[in-house]
Amino acid sequence: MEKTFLMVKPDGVQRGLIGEVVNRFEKKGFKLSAAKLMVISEDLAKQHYGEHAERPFFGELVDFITSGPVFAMIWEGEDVVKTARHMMGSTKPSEAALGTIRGDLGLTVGKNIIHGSDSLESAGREIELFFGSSTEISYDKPVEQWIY
Ligand code: DAT
Ligand code: MG
Repeated sequence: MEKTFLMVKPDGVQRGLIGEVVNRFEKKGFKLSAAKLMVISEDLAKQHYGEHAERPFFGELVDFITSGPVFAMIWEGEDVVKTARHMMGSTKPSEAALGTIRGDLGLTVGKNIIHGSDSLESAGREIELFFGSSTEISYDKPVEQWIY
């Protein structure tokens, strides 16, 4: 089954939105296969956001993502990469549709609550970066017969 990497950013953790975010993906029918509360090192932040290294906001982005605990997760399910991006909403909360996480819960592009892999390739890379091969859990969820 397809997997993606999702992360509640430091603003979401501080605002008590871990449960709200997890709840949305659980209710949608996706399966959680790993999760951890962690503080991102500067090195990991720079690797994770490497594609943005030349952007003017890169320093601010690295400072923000390392400023407090994040809640890192692996979720699985059919088309989870694309569907999770839809559920997150556009990067800028002012452009994110109501009903999406950023559209409902955020106000600024910097503090937009959640990260989600933008492609299958990024998902593989980010899962490896944050979880390596160790902590993922495989288990049956019989309710999936009513989802798939
Ligand atoms: P996304 O998080 O939707 O994948 P992205 O990969 O383009 O968006 O950018 C990563 C993060 O960087 C984004 O969640 C918030 C921050 N960011 C993006 N564009 C920005 C900008 N113009 N000013 C400040 N921060 C920005
Ligand atoms: Mg991105």
